[in-house]
Parts: sequence; C-alpha cells; structure tokens
Amino acid sequence: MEQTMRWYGSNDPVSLKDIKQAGCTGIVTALHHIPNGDIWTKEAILERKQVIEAVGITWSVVESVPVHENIKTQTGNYKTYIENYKQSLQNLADSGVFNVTYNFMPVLDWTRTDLKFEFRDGSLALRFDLIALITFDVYILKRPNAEKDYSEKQLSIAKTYFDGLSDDEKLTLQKNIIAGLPGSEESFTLQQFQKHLDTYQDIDANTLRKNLIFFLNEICPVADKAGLILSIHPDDPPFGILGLPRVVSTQSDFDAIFTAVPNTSNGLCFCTGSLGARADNELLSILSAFSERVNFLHLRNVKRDTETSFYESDHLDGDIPMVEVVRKIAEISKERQVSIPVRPDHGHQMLDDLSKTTNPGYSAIGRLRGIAELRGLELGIASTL
Ligand code: DNO
Repeated sequence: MEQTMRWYGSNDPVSLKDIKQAGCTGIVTALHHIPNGDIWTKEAILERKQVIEAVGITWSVVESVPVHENIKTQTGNYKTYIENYKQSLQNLADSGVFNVTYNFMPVLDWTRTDLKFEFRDGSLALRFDLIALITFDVYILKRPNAEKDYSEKQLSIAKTYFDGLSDDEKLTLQKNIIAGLPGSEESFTLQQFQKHLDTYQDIDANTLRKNLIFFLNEICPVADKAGLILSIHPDDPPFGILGLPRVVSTQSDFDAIFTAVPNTSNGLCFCTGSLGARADNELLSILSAFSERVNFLHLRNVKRDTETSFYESDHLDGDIPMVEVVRKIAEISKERQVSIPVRPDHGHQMLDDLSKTTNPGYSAIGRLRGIAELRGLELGIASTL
C-alpha cells in the first residue's frame, strides 16, 4: 500500500512535513477553496502540486472533486456542472494527478452525532447514534413528517433523550450534523438545510441511482481517455438518514454501478469504516468482488456498540476484521502488481492533540498511530506471502 494522509491545505494544523515524518510518501488533498461546481484550473492544480512536491512527497489522490447537488438531483444547471467536472478531470490529468475520489451522498457528506466521544483509554473518538439523529430530525429540525420514518419506540427514546439535553448540547448536536465536517464542502443553517432536503422530495433511490449512472456515463469516457481512475466513496453511514435516498451503501449497490458503467476508470474507494458500520456488509466479499476496481483505501475500524450506534475504534480493534482485510489487500496488490494508496481514515484525538484545535478525525497523533499500526500489519503479512 502507498501510505498517505489527508491534508486540508495551508490552514490544516497538521503540516506536510508532519505527514512526511509519519512515514507517508503521498498526500490526499483537494482544492477546498474552489466553490463546488466550478472548474479546477490547471494553474490552481499545479500550484497545489508544487507546494506538496516541495516537501519531497507527491499528490497521490484527489479527495474529493465534489459533485454539485444539481448533478445529483438533475436540476438547474446540472449539464454545465457535468461539463465543468469533465474539464476539472482533464486539467488534473494534464497536471499529472490521476486518482480522483468523490461521493454521491445527497446534501451531507459524512455524518456523526458526537465528535468528542470518550474512548476507554481517554482519547476522543467520533460516534454516530441513530437516536441522536432522530432527536435532531424530529425535535430540532422538525422536518415535516419525519416521525413517519421512525417507530414509536425510537420516537419515545429520542424524546427522552431530547428532554435530557441542555440548550448548549442541542446546539452542539445540530452543529455536529449540519455545520460541515472536514472535507464536506457545505455548511448549513437549519433553514437552509431543510430547503436542501426539500429538493429530494421526489427523488427516491431509483432516481438517484439513475442520476449517478447518467453522471458516470458522461465522465468515465473522459477519465478513460485521460488515464484517470475514479473512486466513488461509500455512503457514511451506509443507510438512509433524514429521509434522503442512498445508493452507495452495499455490495449490490456497487454491483449496479459497475454493471451499468463498466468503464475501466470506474472504481471505488474501499472505506472499511463506512461500509463496516453496517453489520450485513461482508467486507471481504466486497473486496473480492471488486478487487480490480479498488483504487483507494480508507482503513479504519468501527465498533457497533448499541443497536443504533457505532463509534470509531482503534484501527486494529473493532468489528472489522482488519488483519483479514489487509491480508486480502496484500494479495490483490500482488496479483495486480500495484501499490494502492491508503490513508489511515481518521484517528483519535489523543496525547498532546487533546489540548489543540484539530479537525475532527484528522488530528496528527491518532492518525500517526493508525498508519504505523497498519504499516506494521502489512509488512508482517507481506513477509508470509
Ligand atoms: C470523511 C471522508 C469523507 C470522504 C468523502 C469522499 O472522513 O471519508 O469526507 O472523503 O465522502 O468524497
């Protein structure tokens, strides 16, 4: 695996030199300052590339070139946004950056309800609890008809939970969900958020899938020709939230995507933490089924702790069989003769980072621990192959 870390640009409290010292040879980054939907110019791409290369490392993966909401809903100027997307891809390839990640999650990118969950060793982890999400949905956002999506039991547990929250805690929950986690390019007020949800009123999973396939049929030929590989990131969490449709959550979702658009550039980002939040996702089976199409790896573990929640555990400890996953990746890499870029996906806020302002999930030390453990695991396994 080619070891990388995500870097958010010059505002990131973790520097390129820090990432290099963690043993990484590659960087995962995006031009976050460019508004969603606009073309990434060659100048802007090359400028970022030079900053990275000046430290003696390379820009391995773009995460993400965001997909404009109009493309997902096929409304407004979506055709222009698709043309812009193609141009950004071409400009990336012309600048020597060939691996591009994106997602097709409606409105929100990844979602957590608690950004400071105290892990058993005192470090802080990210957590998702459906009850907290229902609380937000029904009692804070007050989405019209939201109650219909939940059982009586869920609603009553959520009401008790809501009644126990202070005003500050309610605000924190709201912010955690809609103020934008690192990497998600959007941040909303309650009103704006509801307006965005409304645009999906007539869009069910079938329509969203159709829109994704339309988009892929447009961009994949451009990517094929330019020598680019694309990696769709799975939904996080991998099930419907807030009444929104989801189409990148399971093995059969991937099947539908790759069957409809078999182009060689059409690949996936194998994110163990996203997929593994769902007990019925067989990670090893997904990896085997699409072994040729895995272009990028996000390795982290999750622990499904109650019926409704999961938290991000240590990289080698949790419900994901990380040893088997890395063994399978080592086998695939050997067979394909490639070194697939990997990043330690998230890490706990720990040690000195506890007193610093860090991007949730993206502090230096927790990720350093993650990549170090994964590197050791891979070396150990490789020596047996
Ligand atoms: C969270 C990330 C996501 C992911 C995007 C990909 O930590 O895994 O932000 O990068 O969904 O487009």
